[in-house]
Amino acid sequence: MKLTTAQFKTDFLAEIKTLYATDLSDTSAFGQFVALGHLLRRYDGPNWTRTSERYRQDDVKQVYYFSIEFLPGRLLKSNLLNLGLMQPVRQGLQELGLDLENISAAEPDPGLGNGGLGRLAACYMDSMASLGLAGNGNGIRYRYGLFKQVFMNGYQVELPDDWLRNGDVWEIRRENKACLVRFGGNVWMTPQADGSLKPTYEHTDDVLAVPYDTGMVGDHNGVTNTLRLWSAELPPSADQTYYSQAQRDRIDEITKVLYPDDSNSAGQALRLRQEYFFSSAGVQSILRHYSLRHHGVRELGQKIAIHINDTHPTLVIPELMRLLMDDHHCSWDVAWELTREVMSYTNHTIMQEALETWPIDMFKGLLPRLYQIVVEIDRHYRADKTPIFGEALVNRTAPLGNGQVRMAYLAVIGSHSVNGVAPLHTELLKTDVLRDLYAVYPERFNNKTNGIATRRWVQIANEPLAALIDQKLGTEWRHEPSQLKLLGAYATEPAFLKQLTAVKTKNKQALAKYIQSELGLTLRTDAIFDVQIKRLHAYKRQLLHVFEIIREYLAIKEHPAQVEPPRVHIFGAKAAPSYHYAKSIIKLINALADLVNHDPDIGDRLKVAFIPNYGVSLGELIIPAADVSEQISTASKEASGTSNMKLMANGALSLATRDGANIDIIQAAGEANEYPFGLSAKAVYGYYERGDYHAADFYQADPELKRVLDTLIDGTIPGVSTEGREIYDSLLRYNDEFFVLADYESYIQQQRQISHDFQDQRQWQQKALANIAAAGVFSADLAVARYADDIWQMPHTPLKA
Ligand code: GPQ
Repeated sequence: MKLTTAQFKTDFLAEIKTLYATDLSDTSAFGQFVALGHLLRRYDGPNWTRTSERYRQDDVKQVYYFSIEFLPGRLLKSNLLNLGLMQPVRQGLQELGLDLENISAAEPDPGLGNGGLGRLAACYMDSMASLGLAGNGNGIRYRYGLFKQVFMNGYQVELPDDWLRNGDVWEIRRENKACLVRFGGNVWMTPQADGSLKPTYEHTDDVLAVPYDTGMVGDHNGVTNTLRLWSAELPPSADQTYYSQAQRDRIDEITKVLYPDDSNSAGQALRLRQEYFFSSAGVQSILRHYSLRHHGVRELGQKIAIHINDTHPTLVIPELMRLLMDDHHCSWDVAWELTREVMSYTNHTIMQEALETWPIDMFKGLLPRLYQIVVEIDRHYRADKTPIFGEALVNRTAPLGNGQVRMAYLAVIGSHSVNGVAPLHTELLKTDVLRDLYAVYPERFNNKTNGIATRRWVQIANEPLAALIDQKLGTEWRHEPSQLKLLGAYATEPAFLKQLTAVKTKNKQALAKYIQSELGLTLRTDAIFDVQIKRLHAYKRQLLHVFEIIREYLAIKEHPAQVEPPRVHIFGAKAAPSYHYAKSIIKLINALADLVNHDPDIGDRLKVAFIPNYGVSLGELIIPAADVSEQISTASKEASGTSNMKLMANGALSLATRDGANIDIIQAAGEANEYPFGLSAKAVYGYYERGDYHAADFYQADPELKRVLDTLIDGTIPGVSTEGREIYDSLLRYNDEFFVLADYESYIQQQRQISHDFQDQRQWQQKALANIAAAGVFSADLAVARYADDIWQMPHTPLKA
């Protein structure tokens, strides 16, 4: 939209007056943020209304992306960027004596997700709007997001994330669109005159699902889509039904807090209630919207697509069946055909412990009608497939088995598409995790490699880099990230490479400033910034990174004369509160940081910064400052990874195992521009098959490794006697489940190579440039376009404003 600086200033001052009945000098940064938020909502309002009207009038197919997590990050700057208002607003604020950065920092960062899965959902929302695709998000409005992490004495302590305390400027509460979700009680089916069955419910616990909508603004295209998050409330009790405090609490708790566990199935009744709550509310609202405009349900498959982001929303399958049969009078067969046509499922992990299952007794008690439907799905599956695939395979893959409802199997059976998130991951789904179901439904399996929103991760997070790219390429790359490849032409232009270094240094200074103020740690910005940011998990192997730090520490102590470039090791990682081992590693990293950072022999040659409370906003600060991107999971375990793509796009070189999308990154940027190392997935599976991995052999064979490991238990690192022993034992007594010791040598070798290569800044920046230029391949716009083409069958010509 067009907006002059003068007009903006007038509007903004008026908004301040209306909201606060005072003038600018009397407002806080947060107050200014709220006013700006309101103003942007007003500017964008017509787009949002027009988009919905347009979709309705044109009767276009709509996709509903169901995800139990969304991590949108702060929306102020991304809305300004996408609306094309960054310049006049920044300028106008400046003329008023204000600073956009200051105001933006006052926006709470909604932590409605744990990590990669939730952030992916948010990147895809941004891309759907930017492609002009009729895409809707559907999730949970958690009252408390993922815990706020602080360190006390080096230990992780979890504090509540009260992100809604001062309200949310972006959301619209739509009470008139609320619906009832039923739990528990009894249900029985009564035959009707037309032969159908009608359910009667008694003693159910009813919960009111109230939607809160947030506009998802497209990139300069006049499109604003909707992210709908549901909140659980008391149902309107016309009959003055009395709710006890306990009943109120039970309703309240459904959307009170996000489960803080990443890649681990909780198995708790509350989680199952959360899952059904937003699945049911979402499907009800889709069908209500759909029925308003269509007579029959027969063309449902042409008009809507429902995407199941990991197994958490799988109950949309039996829920849609229920509504089609019980409310829309479909037969089983018709309902089943429509359901499969509509549904598609993305798997995000091969880790067994993350594959959700629910004890049948719990499921049946909580969701009696849905249970009947799952039993029926199970019965049909068995009847259809046993003659072809035999009883053994069918028993292994049916939705019900071992006393459990198996969500991933239900998701595959009830969808027309199942995708993994990187080529290796999809391959492992076919050959390992979902092998039997692949045999039954080979045509359903496909790959959709993850992508990232370069708008947020480059244009917003790294303005200096974006400006430099503009100088070379113009601004087209901002809307077509594939254009980034044109940067390759400047690899031999020394002046440009120097500018790249200058950009990196500037970003390192900004991060160093933050670390100085938060951790009291002074950093040299000519040091290698070696970054690992992701959830703390054994398979992600922060431990391997720790061993490199210990090795460097010992090397400097023992050979003070040997000079390598200074290093700063930067971590950001939350551990699930119940994940004991991961918390021990946090304590170890903090203890090591304490030791290293305060040792006068070490000085500024080596520093360790564990930045607490990692999340989207900290990512925006850390990623642009990184030289090295640590992507060091055990090969086969990381489904894709997405921080690998964000770091690459910001010119960090990957120190990476051949796992997940690292493989594709290494291929896209070229082997010579990354630092690959370690066992291949095939080698890892080889160890599993032969059962001949002996971690202790590596320990015995390599004196340096032995020396490093011994520091865990010999008092070198003060304050970790219990944690050090626990970790030491996990590697040597319990044989190192994630092959840390097997990969130690090749990892260290690449770290040495990095230290060597970094000293030639010209060559280093050439490699950084190769990474930036290749990053366009991993644009979320492209990923979403592939979903639209192959899975959702939706047109996505951008709508022009
Ligand atoms: N992922 Cl199953 C999560 O962040 N949370 C989860 O519960 C599961 C997966 C991640 C996965 O570990 C990464 O490799 C992916 O890049 C990411 O999902 C998005 O696909």
